[in-house]
Amino acid sequence: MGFLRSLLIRLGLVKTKVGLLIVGLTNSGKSTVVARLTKEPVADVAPTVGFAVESVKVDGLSVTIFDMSGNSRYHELWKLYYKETTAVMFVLDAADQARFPEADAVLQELLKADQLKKVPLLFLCNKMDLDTAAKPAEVAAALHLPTATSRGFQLQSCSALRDEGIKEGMQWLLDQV
Ligand SMILES: Nc1nc2c(ncn2[C@@H]2O[C@H](COP(=O)(O)OP(=O)(O)OP(=O)(O)O)[C@@H](O)[C@H]2O)c(=O)[nH]1
Ligand SMILES: [Mg+2]
Repeated sequence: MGFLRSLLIRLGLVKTKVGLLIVGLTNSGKSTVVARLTKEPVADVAPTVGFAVESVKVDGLSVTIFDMSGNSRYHELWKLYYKETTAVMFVLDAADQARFPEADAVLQELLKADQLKKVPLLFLCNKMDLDTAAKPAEVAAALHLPTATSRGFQLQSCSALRDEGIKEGMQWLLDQV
């Protein structure tokens, strides 16, 4: 975070509350990413039922995290949180190429949501520690990712398991809100 921004936060001149919505297919690693953000042990992570809410302070910002289940039966639930959402993370298992079409459909639906049109979106290309992980350029083509300039959009490669790339992605996202 830049000096000016931290100064503005301290002076109370910019928003200090962030609603972070984390979505993606089941098993993509969303809750493992959350565990990295909250510094909880990743070994305790289990499939999410419905959703989980976590709070964390990052650089003077109070971040409320909505960790949604990727199970399709809960996708309608995601929409209930759109109005509180000021930043979105979409997490992809880059090694699960068989599910790229499914992830594409879910992402395109998300991008269509009016309430999220002005909300920055960080796309986490997760599980890059695996040899079978697709390259970011392949992911961008398969999932029809928006270009960085078309909206507040950024692709970040990461491995939640190794805790690589998450801090960088989060930094970008929080700089946008
Ligand atoms: N190899 C590898 N495995 C990962 C990585 N991130 C998460 N996993 C594993 O992927 C599995 C699913 O992780 P979760 O964080 O529970 O996935 P989720 O997206 O929250 O899943 P749901 O809550 O069911 O929607 C777990 O076994 C994690 O250990 C990663 O970067 N690399
Ligand atoms: Mg989960």
